Amino acid sequence: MSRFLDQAKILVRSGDGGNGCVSFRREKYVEYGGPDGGDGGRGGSIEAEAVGSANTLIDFRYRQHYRAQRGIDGAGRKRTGANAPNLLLKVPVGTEILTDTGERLVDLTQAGERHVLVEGGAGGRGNTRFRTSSNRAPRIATKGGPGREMWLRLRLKLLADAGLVGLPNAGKSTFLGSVSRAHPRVGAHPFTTLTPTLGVVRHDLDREFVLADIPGLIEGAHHGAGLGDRFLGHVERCAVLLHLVDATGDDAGTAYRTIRHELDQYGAGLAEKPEVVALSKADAVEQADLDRQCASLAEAAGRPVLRLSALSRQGVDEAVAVLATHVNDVRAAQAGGSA
Ligand SMILES: Nc1nc2c(ncn2[C@@H]2O[C@H](COP(=O)(O)OP(=O)(O)OP(=O)(O)O)[C@@H](O)[C@H]2O)c(=O)[nH]1
Ligand SMILES: [Mg+2]
Repeated sequence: MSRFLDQAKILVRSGDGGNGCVSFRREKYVEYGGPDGGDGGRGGSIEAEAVGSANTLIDFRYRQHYRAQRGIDGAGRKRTGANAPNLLLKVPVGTEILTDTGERLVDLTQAGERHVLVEGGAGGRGNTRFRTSSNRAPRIATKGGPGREMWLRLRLKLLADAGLVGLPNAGKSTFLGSVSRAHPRVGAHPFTTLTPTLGVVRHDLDREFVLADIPGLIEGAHHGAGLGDRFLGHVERCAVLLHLVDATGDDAGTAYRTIRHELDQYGAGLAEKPEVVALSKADAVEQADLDRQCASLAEAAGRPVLRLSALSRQGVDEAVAVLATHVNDVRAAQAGGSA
C-alpha cells in the first residue's frame, strides 16, 4: 500500500536573466559602427500546475531541489537572448503551496490550473538601449537580474466531499470500511489511524461521494496534543462532517463538546460546516444507556442525533443518505455560485 504523503518541502531557484551585450556594428573602413548589443533573455520561472493524475506528493520527497535555467545572453547584431523555459512542478489537484513562513502563494483546485511561484530574473539590457544623442557609442550593458531561491511548502488537501471527525476509537475507520471499499485499519486502541484515508461511498444506483477518514482528535489537539489537528486540513473542503461519538464511551455530550472546541480552535470555517451527529457502536450498549447517551449528545448538539452501528449496520444507510443530501446541496450551491 502506498503511503499517503500530505506534505513536502522543496527548494526552488528561478533562473538568472541573461546578460545584456556590448557590441558595435562592424562596417568596412569604419572602426566602430553604432552599438548593436542585444538584451539578455529572461531566466526561467518556477511554475506549478495541478494535474489530475497524481494524488500524492511522494515525488517531492525523492527530489527536493528544483532549478530553472538561466536566460541566454544577448549578442551582437541586436540579437536578443532566448528566454529560458519555465520549470513546471506538476502537483496533484488540491495542493496548496506556501512559503517557508507560511504565506499561501496558491491553492490549486482545478486540473490544468497553473501559477507562477517564483519569477525568473529579468534579462539584462544590451548597449543598443543606452545610445543617446550625446553618447553614440555606449560601452555599457546591464547584467541579467538574479533568480530567486526559496523554500516552498506543499500541502495536499484531499478532495473529499464528506469528512469523519471524532475522538480516537469512535469508530470512524470502521464506518468508512462499512460504507466503501476502503480498508482502513481498525483497532481497539486510540490512534489506530495515522494518515487520512479516502473511500468512495456509493449510494442509490449511480451516485457516489468521497468520504475521508482522518486520525482522531483529542482535547488540546490545536496545541499539538495527540496527533495534533493538522489532518483537519483534509476536511476543510468537505461539504459536510460526520461527527461520530462512541456510545460506549464516557458522557457523549462531553465528548461532542471536546471535538467541537477543537474545530472552533482550528478555524478555517470548520465550525460553520454542516455537521451530521451520530452516536456510534449503538449495538454495544444497553437500551437504557443508549437513550441516556443519546439525550446527552442531542442536548450538546442542540438537535436530534442519529444512532448507528457499523457492525450491525443499523442506521448506516440513513447516515449515508443524510450525508449525500448535504453533499448534493452544497455542491449544487457551489456550482450555482461560481457559474
Ligand atoms: N461494537 C462495535 N464496535 C465497533 C463499532 N465500530 C467500531 N467498533 C470498534 O471500536 C474500535 C475502534 O474502531 P476504529 O474504527 O478503529 O475507530 P477510529 O475512530 O477510526 O479510531 P482512531 O483511528 O484511533 O481515531 C475497534 O475495536 C472497532 O472494532 C460498532 O459499530 N460496534
Ligand atoms: Mg481510525
